[in-house]
Parts: sequence; C-alpha cells; structure tokens
Amino acid sequence: MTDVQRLAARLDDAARAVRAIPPLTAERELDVPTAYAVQRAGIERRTRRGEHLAGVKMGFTSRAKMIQMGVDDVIWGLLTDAMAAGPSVDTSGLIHPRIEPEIVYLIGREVRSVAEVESAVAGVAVGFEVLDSRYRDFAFTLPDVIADNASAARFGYGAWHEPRDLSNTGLLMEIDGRPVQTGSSAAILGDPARALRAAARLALRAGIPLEPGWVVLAGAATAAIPLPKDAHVRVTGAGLGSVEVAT
Ligand code: OOG
Ligand code: MG
Repeated sequence: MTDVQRLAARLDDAARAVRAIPPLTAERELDVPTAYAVQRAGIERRTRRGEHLAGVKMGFTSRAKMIQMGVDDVIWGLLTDAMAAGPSVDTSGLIHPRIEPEIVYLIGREVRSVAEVESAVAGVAVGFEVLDSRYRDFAFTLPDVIADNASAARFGYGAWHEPRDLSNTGLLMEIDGRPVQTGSSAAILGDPARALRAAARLALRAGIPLEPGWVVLAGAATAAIPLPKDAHVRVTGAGLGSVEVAT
C-alpha cells in the first residue's frame, strides 16, 4: 500500500466505523496535490465496492462557509450514488452530521470544455447537503478536508426546473418548521454559475469530465447547521420549490 492509499484507508475506515480520527496533518505534512490524491484513492475504494460516480460538489464557495470552517480556498469533491439521500437520512451511520442548503445543477450531456458547461445544464433545483467530517470536532486544515472528500456524506434535491438565472435566489432552511438559515445564492461566488464553471474546469483538469445525469452542488450560501436525530428539514429556494428530508 502506498502512503496515499494508507491515508485514504484511514479516512474510509473512520467513515465506516462511524468514529472520528485526528486530522492527517496532526502527524504529517500534506500538500494540496497529495490531499487530492488521497481523495481520489478514497473514491476508488468506494467504486471498487460497487458505488458509481454521481457528480461533483464544490466547497467553500461562500464567505459564510470559509469563515465557519476557517479555510480560505475553494475545494471540490466527488459524489457517488450511495451518497444520494432518500426522503430520510439515518444519522446513526454518521459521526456528527451537519446540513446546509445547496443549489444543484443537473448535467444533460458530457461537458468537454468549460465554455459549454452552462448549455449542458438540463435542470436546476434547490437541494441540501449533509456533511460529516471524519475528523474529530469537525476541525481540519484545507489539505485535511480535501483528503476527506470535502466532508461529503449525503445530498438531495427537489424537483428539477428549467435552467435559469440563479444569481440572486433566496434560500431558506427550516428545521422542524423553525427557520435556521436564510441566504441568497449571490453569496456563492457572486453567482452559483461561477461554481458550476469551476466544477467543470476542475473535473476536466482531473480527467473526469462531467457526465450526463451527474449533479453539481454549487456550495452552500450559508453556514451549515448540526443535523439532529428525529428532525425534519426543509430547504426552499425562491421559484424552485422545496426539498424535505427527515432523520
Ligand atoms: C467542507 C464542505 C464544504 C460547502 O458547500 O461549502 C461544502 C465542510 O464544511 O466541512 O460542502
Ligand atoms: Mg456543501
């Protein structure tokens, strides 16, 4: 096993055992390219178990998220079909889940250049992402969270709508009927379409172009909120309807 594979195994084992570990950087140096190699090795472990790639998630595309987590760069991660949430998410399989609102794009055809990504979008939806850092206390440096596949755990979305301008779409997240976050998609790099283009660029550069049927999560416009057990969460996007999930 290479060092990269060993680090990926440590994160994968933590997720499967539902047990937090210290950040990788607590005991060794980790640069960003190596961190992405660890992320990729973790995804390979999943695909070897029969999971299929289902899309790309962007992280830290808003100041609210950067400030919440103490990092200062945009990152990305990969989604698999096993991360797709049904109407409910079982929190007992997660270490310390958090939930955040997302803008979600549906890719309609293979994206061979950044210039064509917007015309390849087949639908847009309001969604949510359930994050679960494999690190103790959700505390990490930028390379740690990259290696941990950007804390990806579960994702879901509401009904697809015709592609449209989403540069200033109001977002509301409610837990048990109580508003817990409000924001605007404008917080996502000024326009989530920029996050979409970044996703296309990063995926192309990594040799994994966005494929038809994949989704792109643009990144949360607000900070994430702890996701309790026995909760009912609703995320609403102006003009996009709502998506609901129970725990
Ligand atoms: C990393 C994931 C960031 C987003 O939407 O910004 C992210 C984390 O906050 O643990 O998914
Ligand atoms: Mg997110």
